[in-house]
Amino acid sequence: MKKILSLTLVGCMCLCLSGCGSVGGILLSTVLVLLGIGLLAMAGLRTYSFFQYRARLLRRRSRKKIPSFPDPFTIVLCVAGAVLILLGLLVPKGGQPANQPEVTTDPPEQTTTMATEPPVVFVPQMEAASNPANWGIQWEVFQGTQKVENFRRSEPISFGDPQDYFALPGISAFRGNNYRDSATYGTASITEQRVETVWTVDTKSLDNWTGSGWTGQPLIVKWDQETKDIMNLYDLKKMKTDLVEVIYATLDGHIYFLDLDDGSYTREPVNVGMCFKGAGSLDPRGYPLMYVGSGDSHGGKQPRMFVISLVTGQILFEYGHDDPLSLRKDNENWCAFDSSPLVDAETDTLIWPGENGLLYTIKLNTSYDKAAGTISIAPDAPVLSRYDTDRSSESKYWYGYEASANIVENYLYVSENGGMFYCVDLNTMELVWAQDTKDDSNCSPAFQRTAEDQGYVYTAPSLHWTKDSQSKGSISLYKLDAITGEILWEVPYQVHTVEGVSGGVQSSPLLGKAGSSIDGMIIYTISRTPYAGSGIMVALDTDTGREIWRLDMNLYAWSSPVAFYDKAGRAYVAVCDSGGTMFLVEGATGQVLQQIGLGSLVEASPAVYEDMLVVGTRAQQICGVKIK
Ligand SMILES: [Ca+2]
Repeated sequence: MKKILSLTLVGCMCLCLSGCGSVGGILLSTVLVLLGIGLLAMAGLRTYSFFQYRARLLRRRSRKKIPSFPDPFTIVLCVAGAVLILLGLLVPKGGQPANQPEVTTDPPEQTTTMATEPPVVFVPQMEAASNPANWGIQWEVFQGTQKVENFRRSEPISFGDPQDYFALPGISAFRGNNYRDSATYGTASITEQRVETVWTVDTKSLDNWTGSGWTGQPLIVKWDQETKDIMNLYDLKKMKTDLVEVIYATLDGHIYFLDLDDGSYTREPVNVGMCFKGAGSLDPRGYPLMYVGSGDSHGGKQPRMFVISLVTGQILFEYGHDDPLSLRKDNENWCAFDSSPLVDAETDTLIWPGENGLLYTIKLNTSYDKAAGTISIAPDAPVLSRYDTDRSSESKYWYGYEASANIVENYLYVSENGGMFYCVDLNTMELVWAQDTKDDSNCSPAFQRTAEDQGYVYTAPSLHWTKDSQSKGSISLYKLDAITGEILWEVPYQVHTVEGVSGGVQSSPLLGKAGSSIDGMIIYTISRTPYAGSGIMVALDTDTGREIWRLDMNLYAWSSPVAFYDKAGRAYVAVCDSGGTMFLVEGATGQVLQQIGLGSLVEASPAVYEDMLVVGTRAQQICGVKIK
C-alpha cells in the first residue's frame, strides 16, 4: 500500500513538472487537486481510526502500549496531498506550468485585428431646403492655383472638444475656441457684484483707424516656463511665475503684450504697420506663433494674413493679398483677413476664411525646437475653395468671409457677406449644405453640441443689402441644425442701418455655459433698434427662440457680450456699447447691476480670464477691468 501511494505521488509530480504538454491544463489541474484531496482524506481516515483504536484501548484499560501518533505514513499522506493540491492550483489553465517559456512548433495563426476606428456619427448632409443649388452656388476647389476635382486630404483633419482646443490656460482665438462658445477662461470669486477699471494702456492710430476696432478681442495666455524662457519677454516677466500675458492686435498696426495684473508691458510691441480689426489667434499647441490678419490696406500694401513668431516678433509668413483666384473686385479687390483662424494641431494645418471669398487651408510644416528656442514654418501651397452664388456681385452681396468659422470634427461652419451660411467638409473642401440668412453676415456663429450626432449653430446677419429706402428692415436671429442645415427657429427684429456702420447683429452670440444660471440661453446684442442710435441685448431660449429677457440700451452695441461665472455657476454678463459704457448684468434675469464708463466707443469684444476682463476702445485705450 505504502509503495503504491509513493509511486503514484512521484509519478504525478513528475508528470506535473515535465509540463505534461499534451494534457490540457484544466484537466491536469483537476486531476492533481482531486488526487491531493484523496490523499488528505486517507490521512484523515487514518487519524480517525487511530483515535477510535486509542479510545477502545483506554476503555478496556488494556496494557497494550498505545502507538505514537502521528505515524510517518500519515505525515507523508498529508504532505503529499497538500503538495498535489498546490501544484494543481499553480498549473496555468493554458496547459503550461507557471514560469515555463511557451514552446511553439508552428508559427501562431495571424489574428485578424481590424483597426478599431471610432464610428463616424457626426455626418452633415444636405436636404432639399439646404441644397446649394437653391441659390445657384458654384463651388470650386484649388490646390495652389490649380483647380482640382475630387480632392481628398491625405492627412484627414479632425478637431476635438472645444475645451481641449488650446493646450495652455487662456483664450487663444476670437470667442475662445473652435466652437466659438466662450471668450471666458476660468471662474471668478465674486462678492460685491461690481466691476472696476484697474488699469489702462494707451494705444495709437494709423490713418483713420484709432485704438481697437471690431472685432478686436484680446488673446490671453498663461505660458509655461520653458516657452517664456525662449521668448523675447522682459527678464522680470520671464521670472514672474504666474504671469498671464494679454496679446492685443489693434487698429494702429501694433501687437501689444501686457501683464494681465497691471497692464505693464511684458515685451516690446510688434509694429506690423497695417491695421488689425480682428483678434487673430494663438497656436493651439502652445507654440509661440500668432496668426493675425490686417483689415485694411496701408501705404500701397493690400491687407493679408500674417504668421508671427512670438520668440522674436518677426513676421514668418504673409499671404492672401491679390490672390488671382479671388472673384472679389469691389473696394479694389478687397482682401482683408478679419476672421480669427484655427489650426488643426494634428495635421499642422492653418484654416483661414478670407474676405476675398476664398477659404484657405495651409499645411504649415512647422519646425519647433523648444530646447533650442527656434521655430520656423515652411508652408505648402494652400488648398482652398471658392464660391459663387446667383446673387454675389461686385456691387451687391459681395463675396467674402468677414466672420470667424466654427470647426466640428472635419466640418467648418461659416457665414459670408452675401448672407449665405455654409457647411464645408475640410477633408474634401466640398460644400455640404448651404442656408440663406438673407443679409450680410459678420457674426461669428456659436456652435452647440448636444450629442455625438447632433449640433446646432446660432447666427444672425447685419442689415445691409435688404434695407429699404429709409434704411430700415428686418433681420433674424437663427438656430440652424448643423447636420441638415434646416432652420429650426428664426426670430425677426426690425432695425435701422447706417452706411458703413451697420445695424442688426455685428456681434457674436454668447451661449450660456451648461450647468450655469444662463444654461439654455443664447444672448445677442442687436444694433440700431428700435431707433437708429439705440440697441438691445436679448437672451433667447435655445430650444424655442422665446425671448427670456431684454435689456434696452440707449446706445447700440457691436461688441459681443461675455460672461463671468462664479464657482457655483452663477453668470454675470458684461456688455459694452457704442458710448463706452460697460453694463454688468445678472445673467439669469437681465437686471442691470452696475454701469461703468470706459471712455469712449467700444466696438471690440472683451475676453475674460478668471476675474479680469480686457477690452480696447476706439479712444485708444486698452482697459483692464476687475470683477469683485
Ligand atoms: Ca460683411
